[in-house]
Amino acid sequence: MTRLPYEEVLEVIKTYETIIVHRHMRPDPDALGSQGGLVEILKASFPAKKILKAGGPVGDLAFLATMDDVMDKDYQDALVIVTDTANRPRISDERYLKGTKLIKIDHHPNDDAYGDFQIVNIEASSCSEIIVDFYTANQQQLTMTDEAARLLYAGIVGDTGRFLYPSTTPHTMRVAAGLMEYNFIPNEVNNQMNVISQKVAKLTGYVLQNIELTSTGVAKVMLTKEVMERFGVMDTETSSIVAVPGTMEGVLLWGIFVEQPEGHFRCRLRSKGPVINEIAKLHHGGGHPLASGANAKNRAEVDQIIAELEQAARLWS
Ligand SMILES: [Mn+2]
Repeated sequence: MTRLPYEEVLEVIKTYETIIVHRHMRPDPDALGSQGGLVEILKASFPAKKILKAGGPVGDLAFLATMDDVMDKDYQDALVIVTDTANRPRISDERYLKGTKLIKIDHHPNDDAYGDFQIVNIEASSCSEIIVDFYTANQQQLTMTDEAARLLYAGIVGDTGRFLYPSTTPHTMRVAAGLMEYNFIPNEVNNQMNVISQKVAKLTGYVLQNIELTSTGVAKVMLTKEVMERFGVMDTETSSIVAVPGTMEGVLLWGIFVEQPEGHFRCRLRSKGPVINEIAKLHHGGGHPLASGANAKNRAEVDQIIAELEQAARLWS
């Protein structure tokens, strides 16, 4: 792997008085963990600098981090860093464009190579893991704090599904172990992230009851507008059920298809082996090799995606 510009990025950071860190829309623990963890490290390391977290609502993840009141004028002569966000349209708060320089730090495939500088490592389990690597590479000049460690740990736990997903490497475990040396309660973070609302718990039951499994090991779950209404859940709340079909015996690949108010389907695709992001790209999506998102304009396109997943399953076995 090519050397990542950890030192160069720190040199850029040092030259700015104001640094504003963004992340993606509808944040997950890794978005907030990488954003908040980086901000905590930079604040502790450079107390004279103004360092801010920008972005929209954090939903039920306020126990991790909340956003700062960032003014338009703050962007004047500011450095903007975006964490955990593959594509520009997904960046939360489009004022990220108003800074002087832009840095991308991410672990998704670098299809949209935005920014003046990038630290992109698609082998990292999470963007939070990359932030720890950035800290470690510059350890003499940076300060890790207990709160930064808590946030970065949460990000790693979130994106690895509690160290379950194949993106979890020995390095991931060493990074997480290092964070656990700091003063926070990992078990408390784990429990907070493990909680689902009563509505989503009931929806989980529905998902398990309504998996359609093909003989090739492809599982399909349709969450129609009627189902979403019956359980009173929004699309944004379905992220915690994405892993559920994979727990059932015989499931190799799966898709959860959430019907949107406008009638198309948001597709959450997952795999235990076959690469699926190329399939996602055929349907206005993309992502990781084993965890992607796509869009289907109607049920026919959902069936087309299922057929393509079946083909991937047959080639793999
Ligand atoms: Mn991530």
